[in-house]
Amino acid sequence: MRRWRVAVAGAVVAAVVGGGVVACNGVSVSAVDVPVTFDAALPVPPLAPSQVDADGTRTFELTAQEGTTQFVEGVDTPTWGFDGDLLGPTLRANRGEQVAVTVRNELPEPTSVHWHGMHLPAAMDGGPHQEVAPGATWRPTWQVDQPAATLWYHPHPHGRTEEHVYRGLAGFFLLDDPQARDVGLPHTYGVDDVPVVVQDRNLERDGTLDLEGGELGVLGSLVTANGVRGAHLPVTTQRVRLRLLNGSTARTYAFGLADDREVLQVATDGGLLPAPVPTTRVQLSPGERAEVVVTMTPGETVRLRSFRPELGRIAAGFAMGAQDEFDVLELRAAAELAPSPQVAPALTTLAPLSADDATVTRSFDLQNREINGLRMDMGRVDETVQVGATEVWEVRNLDAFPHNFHVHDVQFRVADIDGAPPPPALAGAKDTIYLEPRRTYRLVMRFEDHADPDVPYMFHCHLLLHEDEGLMGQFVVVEPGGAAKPDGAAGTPPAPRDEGTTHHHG
Ligand SMILES: [Cu+2]
Repeated sequence: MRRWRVAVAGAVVAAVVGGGVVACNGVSVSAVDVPVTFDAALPVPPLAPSQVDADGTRTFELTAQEGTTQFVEGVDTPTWGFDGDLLGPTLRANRGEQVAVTVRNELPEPTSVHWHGMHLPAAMDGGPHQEVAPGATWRPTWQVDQPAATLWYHPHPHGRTEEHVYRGLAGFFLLDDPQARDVGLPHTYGVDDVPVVVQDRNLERDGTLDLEGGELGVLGSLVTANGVRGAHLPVTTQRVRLRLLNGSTARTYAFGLADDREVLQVATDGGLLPAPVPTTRVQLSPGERAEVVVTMTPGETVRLRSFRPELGRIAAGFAMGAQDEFDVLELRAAAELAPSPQVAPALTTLAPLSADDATVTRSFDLQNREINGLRMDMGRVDETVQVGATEVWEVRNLDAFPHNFHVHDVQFRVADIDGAPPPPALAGAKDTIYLEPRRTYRLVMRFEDHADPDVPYMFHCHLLLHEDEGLMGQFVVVEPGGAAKPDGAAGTPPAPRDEGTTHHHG
């Protein structure tokens, strides 16, 4: 059973993390409650090797496996990772490329790998219908058909997503567009273009992961960047691009620099914004990404901090996670910095996508562990979408605590929030959005292709405890006049299979 742990043992424990206090749900933090020095260099996930075979398919390999991580020096914590002890390598591919990933499961239980933010056939999506049994292999393949973006991959097994991500299974999947014009963004991987996944965990006194959280899931005292608590990034150029991913299961971060200087937000979940947005805060709920460009002066040090997020009208009991302020990463500029180009005033032209073009409007009310009064059922298709349709999805959080909303397959645009245009940072391509309670988010999306009546895509809250508890539904994309095949989504966990021989869509 999950419960608030505040009252457990009559003690609320706060851990000092990097000069700020991470409140929270009263855990055994002895191992964590040591000063954070930011002396460890930020590890940059290695780029995953790939092989391009005769037909041009770029194939990666990923193995989900058990490992051990020392989040705290001298304390072994059992964790899971891809090709290692924790997290995974960065997959990278070009727009237009045919890619494939050979996924091996060396864990003691079924998992899956979902390509979060990727436009691809439902059978390749890596949701609960594509679980991979222990010892088995799954090889999805698809053509990359979307703008350059910072995407990520993580498990999505039925009812077990939270724990698998929390144990450490996550990695970046970067997409590039060789046709895109140069807009002055730093792009040397690991040097001035750095992926940063931020996560929080709690440790038990024996060093094992504390898997028990509250109503939202785990709000942890141990905050890591790329798996390391208190890391620093050596900066050697005038400008550095951070690709920020909230890889937490429940916590929302409001990132900024400790001295409140402006950064340029240049991208959101699905790729570049039309123009850079100067800002002092970048708020990300679980699963969301943002790219920011930070300008540094020689020799200086500044910390990336998470400030108190603006979560909207949430009930007082849930404000705990909102009161945190803590440092995540230190940026240390060298005495001399190599020059960086200016970021262009215009970055990209978004494909036209207007609510005025929508032919279908659907409503999704999240409340009481249900969407529209229903919990997830792998045997039930909730929505049937005609391929080629532009739709408006009206999403509301009717609870008094945080939810967000993630749609598979598509990148949507925020048409309006309570009738008002979205702020500039939400004006780009999105696949996940935070839902303030009792506001109406109108999302416009277009379902271009990949009709398949047999295999559903998911939509769900990306606070992963909620997803696992059933705050999720299924939609299929069908040819005009088509219908979901009732047994197509009948939820018999599919046998692991090799998708390499299936027809290439698109
Ligand atoms: Cu939720």
